[in-house]
Amino acid sequence: MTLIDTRQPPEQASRKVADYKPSLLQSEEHGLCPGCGEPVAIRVVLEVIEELGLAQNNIAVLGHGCYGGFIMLLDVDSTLCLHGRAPATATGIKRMRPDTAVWTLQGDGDMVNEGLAEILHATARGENITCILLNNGVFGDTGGQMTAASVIGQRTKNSIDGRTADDHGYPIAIAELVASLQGSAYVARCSVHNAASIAQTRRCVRKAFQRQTEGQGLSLVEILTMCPTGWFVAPEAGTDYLMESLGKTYPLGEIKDRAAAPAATAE
Ligand SMILES: Cc1ncc(C[n+]2csc(CCOP(=O)(O)OP(=O)(O)O)c2C)c(N)n1
Ligand code: SF4
Ligand SMILES: [Mg+2]
Repeated sequence: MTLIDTRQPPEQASRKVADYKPSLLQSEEHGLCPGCGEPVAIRVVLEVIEELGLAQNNIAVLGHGCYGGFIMLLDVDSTLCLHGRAPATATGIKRMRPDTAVWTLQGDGDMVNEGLAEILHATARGENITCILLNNGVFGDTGGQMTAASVIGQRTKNSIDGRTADDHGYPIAIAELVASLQGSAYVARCSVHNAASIAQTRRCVRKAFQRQTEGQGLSLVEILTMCPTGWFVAPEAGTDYLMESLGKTYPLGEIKDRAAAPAATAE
C-alpha cells in the first residue's frame, strides 16, 4: 500500500475540478441546481463527440427544459426548437447536411409528453440522427410536475401523494417503444447515479453516434438523471432516490443494437 506523507506540503498542486472541463464546454460554471444529473450527462455526450473526432462536425438540437441553458455554454453549432420538436428539426438538418453528426437533447417532458409524435415518427422514418433523452420523471424546468414518464408512486408537484395508475395512468417507457419500431438502429437506457453507470453511459452514447456514422438509422440513449429540486429531496439524496424510483421501473442496459452490417464478401 502506498502511504502519503501528509506531514509535508504536496510536491505538486492538485488539479482543480475545472481542469477536467470538456473542451466543447465554454465554461465550467452552469446555472443548474446542486445535485442535478443533467450536467453530468451532457458532459459525457460532449466528451464522446470529441473522442469520435466529431467536434468540428456536429450540430446539436435542444428542446425545452433545464438543460436548455447549456446552449449558452456549448462550443457546438446548436439550435433551440419548439417544445418536443427536436427530432423533426434534426431531421431537416440531417437531410441537408448528411455528413454532419446531428443529435438532439430532450427531457422526458419534452420527448414523452409534448413531442411524443415527433420521436416516434422520426424513428419510423429511420432518420439517421442520435437522440439523447434526459429522463428525470418530471417537468423540472417548470417546477417538478408529473410527466408521462413519472413512475407509479412517484411524488411530483401535482401528484404529491404519488402517481397512481387509477388517477394518472401508467408511465410510457419510451426507449422500449422506440426500440419496437423498425427505423431504430440502437436504443439503450443508462444512468448517471454513480461512476460505473456514467462509464456505461459513455459506452452507449459512443455506440449511438457510431450507428449514425454508419447510416444505420435512429439511435436513442435514455439517461436517467437526478432532479433533487423537482423531487423535493436533498441534493445528496438524489442518486439513491433515482434508483429507488425511476430505476425500479426502467431497467438499465442496451435494448437494441442493429450493429453494422458485415462487409460484403467477394463471390
Ligand atoms: C408548448 C410549450 N408548452 C410548455 C412549455 C413550458 N415548459 C418549458 S420547459 C418545460 C419542462 C420540460 O421538462 P423536461 O423536458 O422533462 O425537462 P427538464 O426541465 O425536466 O430537464 C415546460 C413544460 C413551453 N416552453 N412550450
Ligand atoms: S429543477 Fe431538476 S432538472 Fe432542473 S436544474 Fe434543478 S435539479 Fe436539474
Ligand atoms: Mg424532465
